[in-house]
Amino acid sequence: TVAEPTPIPSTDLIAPPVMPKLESQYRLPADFLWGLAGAAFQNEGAVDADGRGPSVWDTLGHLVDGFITDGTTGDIADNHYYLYKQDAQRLKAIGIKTYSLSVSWTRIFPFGNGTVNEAGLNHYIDEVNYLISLGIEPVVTLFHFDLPQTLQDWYYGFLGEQIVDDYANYARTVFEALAPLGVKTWITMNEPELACSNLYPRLTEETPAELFARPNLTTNEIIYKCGHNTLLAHAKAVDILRKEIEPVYGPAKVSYKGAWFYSEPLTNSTDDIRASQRQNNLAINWFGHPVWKGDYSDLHKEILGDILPKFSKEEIALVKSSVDFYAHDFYNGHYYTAPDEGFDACVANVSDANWPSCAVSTNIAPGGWPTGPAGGTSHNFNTPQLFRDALRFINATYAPNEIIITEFGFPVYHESQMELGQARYDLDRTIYFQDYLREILGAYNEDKIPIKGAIAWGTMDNLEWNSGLEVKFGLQYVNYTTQERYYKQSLHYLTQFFDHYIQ
Ligand code: LGS
Repeated sequence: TVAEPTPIPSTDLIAPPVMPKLESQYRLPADFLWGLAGAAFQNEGAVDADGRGPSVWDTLGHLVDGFITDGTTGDIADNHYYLYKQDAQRLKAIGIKTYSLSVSWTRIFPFGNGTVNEAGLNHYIDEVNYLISLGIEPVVTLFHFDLPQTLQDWYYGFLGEQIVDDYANYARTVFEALAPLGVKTWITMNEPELACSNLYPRLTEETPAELFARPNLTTNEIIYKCGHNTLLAHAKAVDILRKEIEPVYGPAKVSYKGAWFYSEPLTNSTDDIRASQRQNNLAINWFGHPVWKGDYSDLHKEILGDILPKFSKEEIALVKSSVDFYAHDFYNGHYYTAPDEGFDACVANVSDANWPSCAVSTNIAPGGWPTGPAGGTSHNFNTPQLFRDALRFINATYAPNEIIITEFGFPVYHESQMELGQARYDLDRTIYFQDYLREILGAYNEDKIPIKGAIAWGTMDNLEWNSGLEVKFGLQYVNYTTQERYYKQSLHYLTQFFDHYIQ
């Protein structure tokens, strides 16, 4: 049963960080949407509660050795399913305005489609009502990677056309339940570029065949078919929201959460600059061009040829303008360089089925930051200048009327091995938020970019998809023996920042 909230212990109060001096005349608008994010599979636990069915991530966690590297499963996670009241009280106590949660599809439809599981739906009705009663605005994501296992078994999930109707049916069910409570901001899909280009190929390439059936497709066919069906499913859900839900319950806004890495040329050479530009165009336009302009970009069509599925006229009309704002998850940028044979030679050669992007990620900043997690430091994740450049690039590409950063955050490796006293004074993460928030302030005030929200990942330490509990992004520390949470210094910084800059 759901635990009733208890008072927040005074031991949880740490000295907040000192506010650095920022440009004090700058401000953010009163309706700026800011807060913290989490996702169902990563924090709820309670995987068998109230009739929930299995998702592919339950299978991966339990049956595919090493897929989640440290062997953690989602069975318990943060136990948020039962502790959501306490968790909401903690957000309220520290002044958080928005909580971005995801709904677990298999709590609503244990087998992906068919009959609604009322107990599962009621859970989200209760949680959303509770958040709203505390004055916390919910942002609801419909699909955050946890695909019903049955839909994967029946038709390879997003590789099957049937997903479009099954997803739309699921979306309508959630809209009808939560829109009347006052949910105004919806996310259809979490990071579909990542789900299709990373998870989907891995589902068949890195699992035993008896668990995940093999579609007869090449890797690139898998990636772009998944993308295509995802775009159609997203667009159909948005159509339902606009035609059936908004006329009854009032205006809402909707987008998917884009995820692609912004590329900065490693050097000033013409080759590196062109390679990065091409990489950025390919990255932003795969999903962005269809939803803003109505079809795939010419560059995608040219490079991918028959691998890229085609939209019919009706589908183009459905997909076009199917977002109300640009939602972007930005963690860090990458440095790119042209391949050895040079940019032009590479472009001339892209008819290869394993087409090269004509840009190679080095992930080493000029000046030589360490290359990655192996070195035990995460400084190459703090790329505020590239964040600002990415905002400018998004703004210049589609001129959206609003940009909301739906996730940003900082991984700390081995934070799990730290004592509470050390982990909660998360200086590197605090510096990351200082740097990124300063860029948001600058983007809004100097560049006049309509950035209207920033949601930090994550609300607390949780299960990471690939690394389980080994890498932490939380702005609250979780003790996994007692399930106690503690505010980290970075969270104090975040709340102070917005207190100060929002008019
Ligand atoms: O937990 C995920 C966060 C954490 O970092 C969330 O569910 C996703 O939507 C999102 O992709 N997330 C994320 N992305 C950035 C990855 C940066 C690299 C971190 C390296 C960890 C091994």
